[in-house]
Amino acid sequence: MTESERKVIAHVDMDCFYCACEVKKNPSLAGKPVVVGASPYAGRGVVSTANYEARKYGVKSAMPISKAFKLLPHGVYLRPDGSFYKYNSNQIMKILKSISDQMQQVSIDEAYLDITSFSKIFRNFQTLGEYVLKLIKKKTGLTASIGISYSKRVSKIASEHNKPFGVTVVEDSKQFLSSQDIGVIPGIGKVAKAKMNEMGLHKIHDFVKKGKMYMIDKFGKWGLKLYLLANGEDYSQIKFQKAKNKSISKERTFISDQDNWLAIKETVEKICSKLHSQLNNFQFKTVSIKIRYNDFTTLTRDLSFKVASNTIDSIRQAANKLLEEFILVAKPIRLVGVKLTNLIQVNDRQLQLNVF
Ligand code: TTP
Ligand code: MG
Repeated sequence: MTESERKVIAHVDMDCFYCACEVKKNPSLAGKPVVVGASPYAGRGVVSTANYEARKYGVKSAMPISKAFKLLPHGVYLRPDGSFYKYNSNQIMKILKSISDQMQQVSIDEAYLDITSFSKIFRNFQTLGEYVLKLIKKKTGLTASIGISYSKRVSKIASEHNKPFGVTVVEDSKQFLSSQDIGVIPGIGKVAKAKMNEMGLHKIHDFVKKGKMYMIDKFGKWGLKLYLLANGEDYSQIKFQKAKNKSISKERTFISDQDNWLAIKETVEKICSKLHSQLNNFQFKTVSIKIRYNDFTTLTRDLSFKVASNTIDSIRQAANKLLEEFILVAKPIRLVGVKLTNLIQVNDRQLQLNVF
């Protein structure tokens, strides 16, 4: 692969994500050791994550909660609030998509971004990394770390390198990896690491020293991957999220059949807001409405725009206009739904440089 063909990939990972969300929700927790996971009184269950103050006591993800409680009896123990974490995650992913629509989300708090084209916009990738972290912090109040290199695996290792709120740009993957412990490689867990240590493999450079044939002989295809990675020859590329959802929709069945138009309109409004929050970097051309009466007769109507839109007002106005037709029908309604179709992905948006 030539220099010009190489992609530049960023890996963004939020810092102690669940705990950071909890501190955002309740700022009086700032500076205190916080552990999110099972109840310490339940006798079973594990730690989901711990913040840096709690990690100082040895508490970490997947540890039995009873062990965490022994290490840190004075910590703040909280049960996970999944919907709040998801809400923040959606916001973060939306910000990342606004930077590059060539993006792959890999978990609730991490994503890869292809940032190759930004070499022309920013002085260097360090500046771009700082920009991304500041943008996330400004818009969500949460901190992330970022690794930037020519491969997904190296960027993932790099994003861990300088946590929290750290930027790590890797120009020379082989050199960056060489002195690092083999345990930093995703996929080398406790058991594999112990086995490799017994074989004299401690640092990533040891994969290079042992040689390609040795690595293939001992670990098969995975060994070859590890050998190539250690030599800085990993070009794992990101799987872009395509516009796979050609439509987004939401429906709501009333608890009891409804004939109060104010209540029906209010429900439609709520559905419109929800759909708008899920649009991310898509625009729509068509808004449809679905009405199911108490006798299960179902009718749909739609309205298309000449120019694609992404505003909440255009969803609301179209939905209200479509609803008018049904107001005169004197039959109670069982279900209402709204759908946005003809979705178009918006290209990289103009970056706002005002966070500097
Ligand atoms: P991670 O990114 O692995 O951890 P983290 O964000 O808490 O900390 P770091 O700063 O080191 O990145 O995981 C993201 C979230 O996923 C984490 O906040 C809680 C959840 N999680 C679990 O529920 N169980 C687990 O074993 C791990 C590793 C994470
Ligand atoms: Mg994280």
